[in-house]
Amino acid sequence: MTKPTTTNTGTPVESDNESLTAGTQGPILLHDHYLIEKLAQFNRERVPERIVHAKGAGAYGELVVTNDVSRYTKAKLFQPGARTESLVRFSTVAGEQGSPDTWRDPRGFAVKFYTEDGNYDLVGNNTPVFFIKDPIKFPDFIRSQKRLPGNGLRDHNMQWDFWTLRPETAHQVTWLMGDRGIPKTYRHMNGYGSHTYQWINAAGERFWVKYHFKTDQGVDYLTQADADRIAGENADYHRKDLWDAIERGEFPSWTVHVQVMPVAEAEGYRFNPFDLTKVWSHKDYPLIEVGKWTLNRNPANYFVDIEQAAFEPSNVVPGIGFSPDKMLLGRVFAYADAHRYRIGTNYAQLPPNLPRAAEVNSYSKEGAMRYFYNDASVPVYAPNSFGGPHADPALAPDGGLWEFDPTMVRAGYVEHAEDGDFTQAGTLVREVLNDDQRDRLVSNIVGHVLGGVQEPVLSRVFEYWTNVDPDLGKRVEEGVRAGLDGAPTPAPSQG
Ligand code: HDE
Repeated sequence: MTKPTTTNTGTPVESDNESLTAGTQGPILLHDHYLIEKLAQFNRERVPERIVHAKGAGAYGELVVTNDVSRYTKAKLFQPGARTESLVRFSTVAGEQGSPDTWRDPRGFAVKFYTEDGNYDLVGNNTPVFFIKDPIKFPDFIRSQKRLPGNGLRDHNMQWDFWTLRPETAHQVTWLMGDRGIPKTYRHMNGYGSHTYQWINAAGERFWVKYHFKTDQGVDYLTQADADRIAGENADYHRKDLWDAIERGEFPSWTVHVQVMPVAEAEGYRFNPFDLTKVWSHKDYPLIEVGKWTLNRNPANYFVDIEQAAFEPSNVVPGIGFSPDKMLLGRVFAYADAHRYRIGTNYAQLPPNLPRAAEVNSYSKEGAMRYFYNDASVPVYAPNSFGGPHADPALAPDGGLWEFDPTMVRAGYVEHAEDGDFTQAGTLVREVLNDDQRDRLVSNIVGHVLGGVQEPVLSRVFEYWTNVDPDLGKRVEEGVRAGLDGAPTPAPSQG
């Protein structure tokens, strides 16, 4: 038997169909409480969308550790045989909630692990590097990828203006314009922690690490033409693919690896290991397998589990710490701040964010939408003489320790032997991509630039790609000039 509809406070309602009016033609009556509740609740259904990474999809799963990396970290989730429940949210970056999944863009790869020592969040992307290396540039960068203030349109001129004025973007833009800029599905892309993190073992020894989640489905991509077509046919293509695969019981998985650098090697390494626009060569630091991460459960409710999911790089556990990467340190502040604004003060009490394997013994109290609270016998202050929780440094993560010069400065990273804005982008183009991939890179760049880039930005675009690789620069310039002269060129892309 169907249950009776009730108000939010449980009283059965008179009708799902008719509002209360004075006669059949009379005004609607304000004391129709259920009508008012229904309309008012509806008006409040949305929380603000994420300022970046607004469109996404997610699922639950688990990490199973298959190797022994205990000599590098004491983190419980990475001990041999450990199984840890996990949540992921994949996303595009610049598009809004309703934007097509197949726009050219990096993809977010935000993972939460529900560990016994509290939640551990690894909030990464599907690329191992990023556009910029200092958090002070982030709002400028994002605005240049979003919309013009006047007409509300996206603008390729603005995007290339920023990129060419900040050449540290070259490595990430090369990734973006290549095949990895539009993954075939969320299942067919790798995930990267991107930053350098610290691992600490039981003996207190410290290592620098980078995380790599290698897709077991194989890396695959969409051409610009296919992506443009799919954007019109099904804007939710990637969200649907992930959902359908899990419903079919085809659980996508990734093999988790790390690169490990002994702390003593950082200073002499040929690239500054804390610069987020650089990778570490796999020849120098080979991948070490950690475990298998599998997605096996769709969310019960998209809004509750995925829209309200709050990932925060500040969530680390014992055995894991931060590093001198300024981007990472900026993010340690930014995310919790974003959640307090977007979802509310008590966001950590919501189902996707609530620890599942650890107990919460916090002195935080009250605030909008408080749900869990301490027993009245627990004091509201510390220290106290009445058995309230007390901080224990032996149990807490130390956040990572490293040496630094305490003089206050505003300065770039110390340049190591092979650093430079264009070095690794050039290596990617010449040594990693094959001929077909390079052809598509040229065609994607040309199509994108023809989507509205004008002088003086245009000349800087040619210079930028020539700095990455002279042959690539020449091909981009030829392609763009031919397009401007009306010769056939690839269709401009949306991204
Ligand atoms: Fe983010 N980023 N970001 N980001 N980011 C957000 O957090 C920010 C950066 C990434 O599925 C926001 O809850 C700053 C790098 C992902 O919920 C915000 C800086 C990487 C997600 C924010 C960066 C990322 C976000 C937007 C420069 C990859 C989606 C709303 C220091 C390594 C997480 C929110 C999800 C989301 C800030 C740079 C990945 C505003 C200030 C680098 C996957 O807080």
